Amino acid sequence: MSQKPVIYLKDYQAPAYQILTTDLRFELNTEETLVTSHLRIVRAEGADTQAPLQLHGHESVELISLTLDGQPLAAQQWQREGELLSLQALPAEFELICVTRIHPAQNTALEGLYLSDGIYATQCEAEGFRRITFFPDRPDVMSVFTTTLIADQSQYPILLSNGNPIAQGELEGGRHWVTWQDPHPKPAYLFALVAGNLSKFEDHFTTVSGRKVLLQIYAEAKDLDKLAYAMDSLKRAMQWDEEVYGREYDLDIYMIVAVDFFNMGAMENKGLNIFNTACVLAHPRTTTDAAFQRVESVVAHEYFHNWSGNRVTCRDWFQLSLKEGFTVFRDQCFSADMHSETLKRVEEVSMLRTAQFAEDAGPMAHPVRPESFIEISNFYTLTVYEKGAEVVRMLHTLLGPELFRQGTDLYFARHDGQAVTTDDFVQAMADVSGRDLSQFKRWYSQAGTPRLQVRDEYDAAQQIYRLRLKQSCPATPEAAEKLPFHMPVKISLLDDEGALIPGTQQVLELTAAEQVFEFTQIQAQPLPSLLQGFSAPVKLDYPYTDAQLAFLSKHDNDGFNRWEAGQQLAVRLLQRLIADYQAGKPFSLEARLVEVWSSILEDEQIDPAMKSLLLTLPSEAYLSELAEVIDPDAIHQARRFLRQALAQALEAQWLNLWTAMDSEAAYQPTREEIARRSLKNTCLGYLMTLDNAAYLALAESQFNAADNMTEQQAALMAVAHSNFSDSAAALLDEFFHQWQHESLVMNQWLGIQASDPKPGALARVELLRQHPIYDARNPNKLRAVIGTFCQQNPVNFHALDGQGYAFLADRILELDRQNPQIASRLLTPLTRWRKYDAQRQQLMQAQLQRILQEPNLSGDVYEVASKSV
Ligand code: 0A1
Ligand code: ZN
Repeated sequence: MSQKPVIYLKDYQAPAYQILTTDLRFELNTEETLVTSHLRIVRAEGADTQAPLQLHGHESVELISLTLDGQPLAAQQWQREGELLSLQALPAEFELICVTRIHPAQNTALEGLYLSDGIYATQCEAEGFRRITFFPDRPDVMSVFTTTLIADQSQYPILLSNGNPIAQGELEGGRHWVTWQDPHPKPAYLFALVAGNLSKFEDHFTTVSGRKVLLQIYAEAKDLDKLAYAMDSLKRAMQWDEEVYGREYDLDIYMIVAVDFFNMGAMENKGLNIFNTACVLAHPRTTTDAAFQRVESVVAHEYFHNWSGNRVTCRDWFQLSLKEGFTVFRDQCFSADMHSETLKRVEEVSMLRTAQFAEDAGPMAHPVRPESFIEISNFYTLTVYEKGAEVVRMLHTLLGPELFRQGTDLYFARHDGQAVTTDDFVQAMADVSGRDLSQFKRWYSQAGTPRLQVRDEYDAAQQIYRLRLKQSCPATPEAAEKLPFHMPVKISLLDDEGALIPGTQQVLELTAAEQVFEFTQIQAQPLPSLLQGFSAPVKLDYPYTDAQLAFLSKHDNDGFNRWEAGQQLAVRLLQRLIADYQAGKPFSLEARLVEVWSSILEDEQIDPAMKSLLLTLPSEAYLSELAEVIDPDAIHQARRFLRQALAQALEAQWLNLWTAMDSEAAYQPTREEIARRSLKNTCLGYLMTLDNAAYLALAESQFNAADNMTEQQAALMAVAHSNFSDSAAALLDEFFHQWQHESLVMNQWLGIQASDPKPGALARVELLRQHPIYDARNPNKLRAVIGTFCQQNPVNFHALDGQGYAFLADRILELDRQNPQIASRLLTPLTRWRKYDAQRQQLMQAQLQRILQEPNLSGDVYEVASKSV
């Protein structure tokens, strides 16, 4: 059982006190850190004069003293219970000084103040500040922070916090100090400090109004050559936010620090972002193109938070998507502008449809604005982030770009400096457009992925075409019955040549459970292209024939839907193969897909990046999400067969295209070159399924010739996952020796091995855990080995002996004491037991029960496990 209570949105109460200023002093010593906080506090207007002041403090924080207006606090005036410290009988305005002792070196949870490889760093979102000192640790309490850091000068030459440095000096005994002040009031979750021996990369950005901002990125000296791309991304993001949203940066300095130990991707602390090294370091030799793009988007995401999150923040944690959904939408649009809109959309939708849809169909399903939680860390989810971004995108689609921009301008102007709700965001959109968005708000309050059924009829005599749209939404834990959503459905009608019938591209607004839309003067039966650009996060059902899908894959006027048509065709074929496997029938290849794939391979009009995507089969994860009952073996074998069969049927074309995409030119991170490498790697992947020594040689030559990680890693993966076991071992070894001193590259090396679908993966994973480069305290290493094995190696993880499940439960129980956030995240695969056969269900449930029997389970793991059994 967990000690932590359930928190409900409906119980929200405004704080009774506000903290005007927060002065913090940190004495960083090897064994412990002393924190002195000096708060100027006022009772909120209208609050009860008897109201207690509630401060939060984690059990690991030792309270040394409390002083109110210069007097030690009397024993009867305060009470500490659980995480709450309540102060009674308070004046309307007072000063509180609080001294605490904490132990960063023992902090393995990586929340609050901790040491990452000798560097002090903080992570305060969502509720980490209470692990530093006693404070109203809630986002609607905003204060002006001044922070003084004191530490040994030689070990910690760099001392950073939010805002601007205002004073510094030296002390006896080789110590020094720096004081920082952040003029913008902020909630405690945006507080940050860093102390360490770091190197920096500097640049400047001049804002639209002509202010010169100093930009600094800090990392360990050995990584100094990997910071240029993040810096360039930051400058592009700053400019984009001025141009697209009219948002200018508001301090004289913007800092990013890279740390190796970090629970998530990065954190938007005011003026002092802290990043997982994986999301900031980039160099062609060590970083793949995909990772470069991730760096760009995460740097932009954290920068965009300066307005959508920091200047305007969340009233409470139920409103998390207010900042996250909106900021993800902003970073998605930024990346689309930097690269290709269609490619970006395909990536976003693929992720949403595999992982978010699965979450929305599982026991942890929750609305974009949840109603309750035990541990807020469990709600940094794909639903809050990615579905939240889809909700903002729908507002953009419904209002159009101009009104949407007016809406965000109004939102920022109206709420600057405030802590607000998703209702406030939608209200700004309603006010600028004059539209009633009350029904639209159901996207925030109802969980589950809606189904959209479309049927049509054509009346040749009247030349009328009708589309009948019907929506429904399955039950989820918070509600069995769902009310209809306000859904933008973007469509076009195509004639039999594939041309757009003039005037038919439009956004249909579905608001009822069922609605008919009529199109007049349609001269012949059209073919509808539905849900263009994936205009709403739903599951579409329309009875296309295979031939129609093949046609749309060539002619659809929407790039996303062209890709989608090819995918749906492949999905159908794969589903037939899965059924064949289950029925014990031999596999056979249908001609239709070969024709479609062949014409894509030959089509010189398609840009290489799109071609690579079009030729990639739906993932095992997506096929699993679509399955009624997931059969990991059947899915794996069917997909493997189809890949191999397509490789064989089109062997010469794959090889020709690989050759055409091969180039002697030196690495460049340009859009064209990224596309070329992507297509080249796709071709190599197909060829390597053929178990042909000639292609092994080709892969090895690609590995050896590569001057960049994108091509080297793809070659390694193709060989490592092939049946050439000696070559696989040799190449993995060579790669290890080449890159053993690059921690992020080693994560890839671990991940490639953990995801190898060949039998015996669990034993290999056990060996990886013993490897000297493995570190069970580092979240990136845990994700690379345990996360990858359990989520990207389904045939092995779901082996019927149940050992994969037992392995995961062992790791969760171990990790829960060390880092509950990571333990809870890794648990996800076990929570999906309902989607499997009876035998696997039983095995998975048994492991969940075993976890729940642990006496001192964290709230994090308890919440997920107990909601899942
Ligand atoms: N706000 C960050 C994500 C984040 C959340 C929690 C963290 O620690 C528990 C760390 C980062 C973002 O959206 O980037
Ligand atoms: Zn964010």
